[in-house]
Parts: sequence; C-alpha cells; structure tokens
Amino acid sequence: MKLSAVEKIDNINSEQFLSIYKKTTTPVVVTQLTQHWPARKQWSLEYIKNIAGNKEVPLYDSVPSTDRKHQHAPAVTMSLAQYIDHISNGHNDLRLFFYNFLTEIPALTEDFSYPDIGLKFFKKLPVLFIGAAGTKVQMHFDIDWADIFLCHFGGKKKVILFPPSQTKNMYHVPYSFSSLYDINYEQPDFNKYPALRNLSGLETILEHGDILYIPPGYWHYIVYQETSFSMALRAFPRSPKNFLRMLRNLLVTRTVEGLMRKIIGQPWNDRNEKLAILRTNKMIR
Ligand SMILES: O=C(O)CCC(=O)C(=O)O
Repeated sequence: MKLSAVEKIDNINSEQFLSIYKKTTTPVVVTQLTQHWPARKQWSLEYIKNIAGNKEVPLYDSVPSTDRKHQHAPAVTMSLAQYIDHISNGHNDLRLFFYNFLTEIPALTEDFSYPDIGLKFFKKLPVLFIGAAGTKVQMHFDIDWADIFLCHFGGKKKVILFPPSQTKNMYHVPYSFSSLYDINYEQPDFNKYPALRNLSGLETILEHGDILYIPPGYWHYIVYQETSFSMALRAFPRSPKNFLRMLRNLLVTRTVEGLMRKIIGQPWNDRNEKLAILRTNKMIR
C-alpha cells in the first residue's frame, strides 16, 4: 500500500480551487481558509458544552450493526454536556456523527462563513462530528457523492484517503458504502487482505483550523489521534453522472439494504461480508 501526503497550502481562491483540485478531484488541506472565522478562535468542546450542553444528541459506537438493526442506528442518546464530560474522562466508545446543528445549535452558524471557492454549498446541512482520542471511523465513502469541506478543530486527527478508482481493491461490502470493518488501514493485514497491497492513496493529519477538501466518492478512514471535532460543509453533485450515483445510493441501494436486513437479518450481513472478500480477492488473481 502506498500512501503519500495530501498537499497542504495556506490559502486558495475559487479559480485555483476549481481549475486544480475540483477539476482533477484531488484532496487538499487549506490551513488558513478559516483565518477570519470566529470559530477558529472560539471553538473548543468547552465552548460547545457552554452553548449547547443541554441538547440531547444521538451517539454511535464504531461497531457495525448486526442482525436486523439499522446500519446507522445510534447506540445511545445523552446530553452534549454529558457526552463531552464522558470523552474528556478518557472514554472513546462513542462518537457524534453527522449531527446537523443548523436548527439545533443555531449559535454555531454565526461563527463561520461558507468559503467563496466556486462551489454551491448546501447550507441546510452543516454537520458536526466529535470523537475522543483513539476513536476510529471505518473506511467509507459518502453516499451523496458530495464535495466535502471537512473543517477541523481541537486536537489532531489522521485521515487516510483513496480515490474511487481504487474501489476494486477496497473490500467494498455490497449494498453498503464501507469497506470491511475488520481492516485496520493503519496496519493492514496483507495476508488476510492481499488486495490492499495494490492500493495507492493519501494521508494527512488535520490540526485546529485546517480544512480538508474531500472530492466526490473518495474513500476515507479516520483516526482521532486527540479528542477533537470537525464540521463538514457539502456541495451536492452537479454533474449528471454523480447526481445519478447519489440518487441510486439514496433511493435504491440504501432501501434494498434496509429491507433485506429487516427480512433476512444476520445471514444477509454475513453474505455481504463474504462477498466483499471473494470478489476483491478474485479481482487480483
Ligand atoms: O470526522 C469524522 O468523524 C467523520 C467524517 C466523515 O466521515 C465524513 O465527513 O464523511
């Protein structure tokens, strides 16, 4: 497996962004786009606890759902204050995932502005992710094939990325948007998963105030090296090809998966995991 560093630049304008990174679908980290955001100065978990500690939020463990449980069912709900205390006390079993704060914590929307970068951001969906040191997010790609700006705050977080062209080597679980849960992309087991040897991707470590551009369909695996949080801003696909991919994922793939899981239960999950291995290993033979 080959991993090179994501390019890190100070700043960028829309012309450069569109003609270089968007056009070639290349990830990039921009360190100073958040320079004038109040968020860059103010945002910390303590700040979020102060303004929204009483909000009840859904929290997820990092283990895939089994049996008939929905793929994205939360493990528990608790108040943000309780959750922030929980992770501050060293627990890394729960994470906040894809939490739309637009109407839930409107004060946060005052602290940033959408980058003027040539993308039409979908402003109704600013989402928050929080994780404690040691939390891992399974390798996946986003269902909506959006352009994503992952704006990071607090401590360090590692991101490993692979372009959609590498899907054939990724042990993609059918009817899901993930690679096999068992694969540790920091220390891959090439004996068990030989196709991983062929992978060529990128990695980076995000720090407070950085924005990572994740192009449409890019696989990403995340390791919270320190307790930290991110806000993702997204622009939905405008090209017909990616727009159709989004519709197919949202309307067909997700619906079929949900139904089959409900009807068949665990044997459905087992079948898909087996197929991920069989298909990927067959490809490299
Ligand atoms: O940073 C995280 O916890 C997850 C981010 C992510 O997976 C995403 O933006 O799609």
